[in-house]
Amino acid sequence: LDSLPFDQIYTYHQVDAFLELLAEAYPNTVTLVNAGKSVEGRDIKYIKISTTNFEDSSKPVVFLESLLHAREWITLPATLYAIHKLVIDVTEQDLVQDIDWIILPIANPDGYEHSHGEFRLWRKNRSSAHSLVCSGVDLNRNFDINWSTASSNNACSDTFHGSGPFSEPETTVIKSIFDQYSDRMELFLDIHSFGSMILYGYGNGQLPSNGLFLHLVGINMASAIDNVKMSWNPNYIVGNVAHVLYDASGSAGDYAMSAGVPFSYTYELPGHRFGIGGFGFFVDPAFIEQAGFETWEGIKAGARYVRDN
Ligand code: ING
Ligand code: ZN
Repeated sequence: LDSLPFDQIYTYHQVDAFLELLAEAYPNTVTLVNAGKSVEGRDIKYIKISTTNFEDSSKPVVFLESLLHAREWITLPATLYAIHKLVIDVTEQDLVQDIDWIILPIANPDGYEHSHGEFRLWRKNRSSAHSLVCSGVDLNRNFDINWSTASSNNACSDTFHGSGPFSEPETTVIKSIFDQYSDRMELFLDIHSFGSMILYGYGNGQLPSNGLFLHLVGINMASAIDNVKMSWNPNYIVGNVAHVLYDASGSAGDYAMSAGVPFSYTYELPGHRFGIGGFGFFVDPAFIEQAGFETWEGIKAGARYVRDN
C-alpha cells in the first residue's frame, strides 16, 4: 500500500482492490462509499477523506473526479497520486486537516474496461438502451444543465447526450454527491485529457457571476503546474470552455456550478508527445508519475485558495 508504484495504468479491478485496502488501513480518515452501479453492473466507488466525522463536518469540501471519459487514462494516476499524498504520504498536513475530500477515481467503469479490452479510444459509457446500432452516452453531456443544447442527438456520436438529463446511472451517482455535499463544496475538479488546459463554464460561453475569480484561481492552479511541468509540454491555457475549445452542454463542470459549487474546473492534462495513432490519449509509462506530481501542484493551489478565501 505504501509503495503503490506510479509508473503504470491500473485496471478497474486493481483500483477497486486498492480503495478497499486503503479504507481498511486508514479507517480514521478514509470512508469508502459504494455509490451505485454502472450500466453493466460494476460498482461505482468513491472515497471520502476527513480527519473528523465527514458527515458532521463544516470544513470545505474539494471533489476530484477522473475517467468520466474512458480513454483518458492518464487522469487515473493523477487522482491516485492525490489520494497517496492525502492519505498515505501526508507531507502537507494542512490539506487534510482543513479540508474534507471526495475522490471518485473511475467515474465511468464500463467505458474504462472497454477501453482496455476492446477499443482503446472509447469515450462514452456502455449503454445500449438508446439505439439498436450504437452504444454509449457521453457522460459529460448528460447532466441537467442546458441539456441537449450543444451536444448530439445521434447515439452513434461521441458526444451523444442520452435520452434525457441523468438518463445514465453513472451521472446519477455524481448528481447524488452534489445533492449531498454541494452546500459546503468549494471546489470541483473534473480531470480529463488532453490539451494542457484548465477550463471553466458555462459551456455556452456565458460567464458566471464569479467569472473573474474563476479565471484568477484557474491561473493560480495553471502556474503552479507550469512551474514543475516537463519543459517540452506547453503552458496550461486557462479560460472558458466555449471560448478556448467548443460549446458543450450538460457537462459535469457546469452542473457543479448550477448546484452552487463556486469553483468548478475541467482539467485537460497534457497529451503525450510520443503518442502514436491515437495521439494524446496514449500514455508513456515514463511520464505517469510526472503527470500525477504536476497535477497535484494544481490541485493543491486550488484547494488552498478556497480554504483561505
Ligand atoms: N474535453 C471536454 C469534453 O467533454 C469540456 C471539454 C470541458 C466540455 C468542460 C465541457 C465542459 O469534451 C474532453 N477531452 O473530454
Ligand atoms: Zn474528457
